[in-house]
Amino acid sequence: GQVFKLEDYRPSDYLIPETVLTFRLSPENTIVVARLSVERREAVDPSTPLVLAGDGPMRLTRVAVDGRPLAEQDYAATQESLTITRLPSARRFTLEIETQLAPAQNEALMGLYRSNGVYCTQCEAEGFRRIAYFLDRPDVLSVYTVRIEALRSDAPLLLSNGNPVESGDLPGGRHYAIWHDPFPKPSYLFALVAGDLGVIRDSFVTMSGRTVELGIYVEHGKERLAHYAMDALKRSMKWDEEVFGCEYDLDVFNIVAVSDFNMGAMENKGLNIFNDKYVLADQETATDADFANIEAIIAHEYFHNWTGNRITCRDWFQLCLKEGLTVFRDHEFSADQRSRAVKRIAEVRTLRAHQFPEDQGPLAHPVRPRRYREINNFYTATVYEKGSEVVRMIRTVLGAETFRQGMDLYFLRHDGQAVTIEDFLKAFEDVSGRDLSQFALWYHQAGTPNLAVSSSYDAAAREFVIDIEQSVPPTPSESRKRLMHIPLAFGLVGPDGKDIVATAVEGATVEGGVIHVRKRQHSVRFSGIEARPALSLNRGFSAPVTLSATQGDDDLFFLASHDSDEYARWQAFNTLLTDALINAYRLLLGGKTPVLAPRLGRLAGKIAGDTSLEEAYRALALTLPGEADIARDIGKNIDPDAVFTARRAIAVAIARENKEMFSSLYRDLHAEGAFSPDAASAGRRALRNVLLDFLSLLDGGAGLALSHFHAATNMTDRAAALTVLAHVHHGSPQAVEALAAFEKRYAADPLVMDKWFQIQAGVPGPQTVESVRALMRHPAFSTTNPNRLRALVGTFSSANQTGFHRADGEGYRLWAETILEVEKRNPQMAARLATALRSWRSLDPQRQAKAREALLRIAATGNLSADLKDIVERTLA
Ligand code: HT7
Ligand code: ZN
Repeated sequence: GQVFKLEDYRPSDYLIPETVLTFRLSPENTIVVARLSVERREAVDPSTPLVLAGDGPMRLTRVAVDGRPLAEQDYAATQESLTITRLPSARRFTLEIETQLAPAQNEALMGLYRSNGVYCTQCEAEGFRRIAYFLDRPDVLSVYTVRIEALRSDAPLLLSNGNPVESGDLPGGRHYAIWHDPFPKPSYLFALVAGDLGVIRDSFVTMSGRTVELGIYVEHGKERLAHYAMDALKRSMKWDEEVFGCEYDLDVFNIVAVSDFNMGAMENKGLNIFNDKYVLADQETATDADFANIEAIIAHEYFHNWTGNRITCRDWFQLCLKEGLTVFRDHEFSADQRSRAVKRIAEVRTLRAHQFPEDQGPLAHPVRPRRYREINNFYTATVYEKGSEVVRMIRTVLGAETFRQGMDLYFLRHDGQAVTIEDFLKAFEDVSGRDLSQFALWYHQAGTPNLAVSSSYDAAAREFVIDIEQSVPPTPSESRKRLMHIPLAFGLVGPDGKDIVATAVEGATVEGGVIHVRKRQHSVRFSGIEARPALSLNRGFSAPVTLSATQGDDDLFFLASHDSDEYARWQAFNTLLTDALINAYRLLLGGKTPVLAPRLGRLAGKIAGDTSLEEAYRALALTLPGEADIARDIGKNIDPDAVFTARRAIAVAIARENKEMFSSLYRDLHAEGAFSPDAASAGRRALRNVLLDFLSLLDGGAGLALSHFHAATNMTDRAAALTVLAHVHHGSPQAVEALAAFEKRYAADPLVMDKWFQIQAGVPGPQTVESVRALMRHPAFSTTNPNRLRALVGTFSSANQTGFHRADGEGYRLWAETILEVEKRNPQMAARLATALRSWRSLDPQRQAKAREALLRIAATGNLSADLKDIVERTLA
């Protein structure tokens, strides 16, 4: 396949300042007429052909220039392109292209397709070319006017981007609507929705006093499930005005929920399209995690209006320009709406679980890649999550005030443009007067940097020295790395638990509690330190690095109780837990029985009962590192079965040590009163459910979990109990009863049935391969719906360590078969599932051989899509 390279970027020879689209919708034969005002750039030779991109099964029926149909010899059309060789000598002309499509046959869910009878579109990254031949590249911005025609009975609702202009009846029971979007936009932000949907409406008055009409469109009968999303939208609009000065710019803002969608949602200008999983919620059907996700994704897509839409990407190499920045903005929004510390810890856990393995394996790439074969495969944790961390570091380096000035300058300078990461960084350089060239390596260089840190205290000289050495491991096609600028936040915690205010006398620039690591080695010396402090490192997770710190357990225990930085305090306890889990794993492999240090068990109890800490925080602290987290920290030659056994042994030991305390706290946390999805209530449920996890490991655990299940008045508690029953008491009468009750109750609700699939896909042990195979034949399952597929096969392959990595390779076989089936219809989904084996080289040799076999089987299949071929070949390289 073709490799696209950043250095090959060239501006387009032609521009399309205006686009007028007419859609005559019908499931099997939709007619699209695209009337494009084309402009040849100055200095471009008039003989230069105009090459428009196309894709997929689309039939070209007419091409006309300035109203005159072109003769056959004046253009050449293939599936991938339409090349027009005979053009007027004038720089501006009109090009009319008519194509025909069959949305009902489109199972790739890119371009124009049907979901549950609703016409909808997905154009990012390169889906618009499946609708019309076009200059489908993000630096070609056009003002769109869209006319939609359809049968009124089939599609009473006709939506597109921008503001509504006109609507009316047509003969034969058909009708039309015209939409106009005054903001020039790239084709990837185009959207159309037509169908029969219910709606909830509201409005928002912007900071300059304009009223914006808001609508959320959902399946009829589901309207009451959209109120939480509407509330999140209004809070997002207000927050973006207050925190970033960003005001909404159209008269309407619409969101449509559809049930077949490859990703979470899409930020089309004025018409966001959402996976219904991220819109619909009530206490009966959604967990607290679902509510938090809805809030975050509604905000994320809304925030794109400025970071992505008003200012967009010059090319797809710059994807992080909009995604990393918008994730940073949605993280900050959630931190302000909820608990900042809890949010930060959750973000770090996600980053470590998804981005670190990517950065440390064969699919590693820079936040701004320089090469790609298939752009769809670059919607990654690195571009999104590490991209967000890089923006956070810019704020850490410059300070909050200068950061905001930089954002203001970026908005002012680039509104209406398609720009690059260099443009973004330049705004911050200009407001701060700083040189960010070394910092920019965070965008250009792949791999997770490591900081090796040790410290020493000289009582006589009253000096404390921190020695730091940075290294960046080699990654594919980048064997030699340059030294990075790493902002390392730290604290020196005195014996009284208070931070020592200390200034470094030499070794590095230290400002506002941050050591600026720029060289390979730093020896940072602090003087006037009266007593040996405990060193608190990477406070707030100021940099996305790994640390190898030679810190003793005594210091970690001290920090886990006293660190004033809540993130670092959580980290200290988490490090102690991880060390205990890895130690248990090693003991098991050596034929010994794992043991838990009594003081660690007691500390777990102390944290559980510490009412000075938020309940959500205590719940996160008590959540043991997952099997994949432990495996990642072990690093190589992993035996997932031993990891599972070690983790279970430590969990049982913690539960035994704290049995009485956990039981009484569990009883005390019993919720009373009406349900609320707010952060404090969710935190209470989270803590109670973590306690249930531990207590269910003790005698009578299945009975306790079943009572929890039956007593539950919301989905969070019900799903938590079902998970415990299915995962810990697999096959017990209690588990069987609860699974059946859940299935009966929610059989008609696909999004809730996804939880049922997901929980069963995660059951540890070798038998789960067979149960997943059986569940794939369940009437509620389908490989054509991405949510179903992710819930069952996605969970099994990316979140079930013992099931998927079954030693005989049967898990990999099921995975490969499913991928090959799915890829015929939906290559993008298949490629996503295929990333589950990205860390295969960390496994033990027997599993590595089986994993390689499965990957080779896919690679050897004929006619693979570019999406899947790219992932599998890079994984094997
Ligand atoms: N910007 C959106 C990306 C997206 C997408 C990309 C490829 C294929 C399908 C897709 N659906 C949505 C989502 C976002 O980050 O906001
Ligand atoms: Zn986004």
